[in-house]
Amino acid sequence: MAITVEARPYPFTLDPAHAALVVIDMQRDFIEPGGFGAVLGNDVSRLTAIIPSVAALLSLFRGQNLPVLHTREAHRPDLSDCPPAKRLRGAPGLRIGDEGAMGRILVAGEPGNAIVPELAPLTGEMVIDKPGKGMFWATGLHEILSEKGITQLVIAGVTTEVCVQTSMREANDRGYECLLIEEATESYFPEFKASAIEMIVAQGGIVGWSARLAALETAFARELVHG
Ligand code: C5J
Repeated sequence: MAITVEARPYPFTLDPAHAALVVIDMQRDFIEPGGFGAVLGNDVSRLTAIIPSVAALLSLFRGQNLPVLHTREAHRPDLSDCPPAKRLRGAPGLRIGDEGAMGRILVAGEPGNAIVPELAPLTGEMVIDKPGKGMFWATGLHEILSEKGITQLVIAGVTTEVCVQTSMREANDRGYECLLIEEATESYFPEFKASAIEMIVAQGGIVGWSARLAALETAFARELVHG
């Protein structure tokens, strides 16, 4: 049974039979003090602060046995999936593949590439390593979701204006309906988060919808738990 979630630019009709939660790039190197994000000069406490909201979302979906998908921005150790144009973009000495405080930066299997322990994937949850900012590029994700009949994505993660927005735009172009949960996404730059959300919901939801966590919790409590 579909449930109605108060959202912007207008209510979102969520069909749990065809929906999944997507948690984007909540990996230690972006979130934890001493990681890649921090070394770049960012205030990671903004990102650390959303962990409880993302955990609440995970509980909501897990509690209803709804599908959960995690992504990581991760490259192969030989960097064969990292175009030079991406690798050369960073500051010298802090590039993808270089040794950072938590192992090689954005390389699969390194400690910093792991999802923060508070949000660790459970057995059976999908984990997608993506070499790009968007979650569909070079991942086969569209085929995986299509096979499962998933057409709606509830979105959380970081950073709002980079991997989250890129992934939502990719999803939108492939026909998915996306609902971004505002307290469960963050940016190192508050004004970028605010602008990204405005861009997403502008023009009648040109990229998707956004909602408060409480609105989703209320909708679940009203129509699923007792439904
Ligand atoms: C960035 C991301 N910001 N997950 N990655 O490089 O948004």
